[in-house]
Amino acid sequence: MYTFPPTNFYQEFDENLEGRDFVVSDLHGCYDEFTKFLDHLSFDMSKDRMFCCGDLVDRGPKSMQCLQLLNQHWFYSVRGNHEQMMIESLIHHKDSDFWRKNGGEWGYPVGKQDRQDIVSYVEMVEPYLPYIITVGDGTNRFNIVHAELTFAPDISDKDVDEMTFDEYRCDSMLWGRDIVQGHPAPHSENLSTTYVGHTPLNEVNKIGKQIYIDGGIVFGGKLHIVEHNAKVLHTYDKKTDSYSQTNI
Ligand SMILES: [Mn+2]
Repeated sequence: MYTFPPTNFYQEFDENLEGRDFVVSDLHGCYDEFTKFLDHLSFDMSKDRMFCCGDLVDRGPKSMQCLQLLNQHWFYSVRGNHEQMMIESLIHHKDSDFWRKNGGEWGYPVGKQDRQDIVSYVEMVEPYLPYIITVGDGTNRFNIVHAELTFAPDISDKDVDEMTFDEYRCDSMLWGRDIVQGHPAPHSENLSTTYVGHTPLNEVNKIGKQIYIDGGIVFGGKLHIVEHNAKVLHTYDKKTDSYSQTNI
């Protein structure tokens, strides 16, 4: 699929010295599960931050509410393949049928004004959906991309920092499943912990430096939230409607 260059490819954040930094995976419109989880975590909007691996939208019931989390000063997300399909469809008028078949029907409400409101909002938030987010420096640093970093055998933080937009790499970051399906992971001694989503797994899986945290909440599975500095994985299990936590 042709991928339009983003307004903002890479976004860098300083370490959070005041509060906690969390990473959540694919929300896919599961807004209610997410906001209940924030209560469970006693999330402090004045100093904690939430970073998302993308795929805020599609398939679940509240895509627009999840997308509007980008209005919050404590919430940041990379773009997932579902945001990319949304942007290509609503802004560039490209591959709309493909998106609609993959959960994008919500972007085509019957009312013309409703439709225009969605398009305007997507145009506004497109610059706030980078492909890569990096947070902090040194041993506390972490990276976030949606799917995988697959394209270099020895990829490092330096490569991530110097990367520029190119279609092949971006397809891998949005759609890639090579490593999680068994291809060799990069030799990545110089890569910080990198959180990814995109591929729903029964359990969180660490392969090399990449940690796969999509629990498939939209399919009735789990929603995982990592508390990065404490190295704690918080999990909400939809089947049992219960929370648990483990050290990672
Ligand atoms: Mn995805």
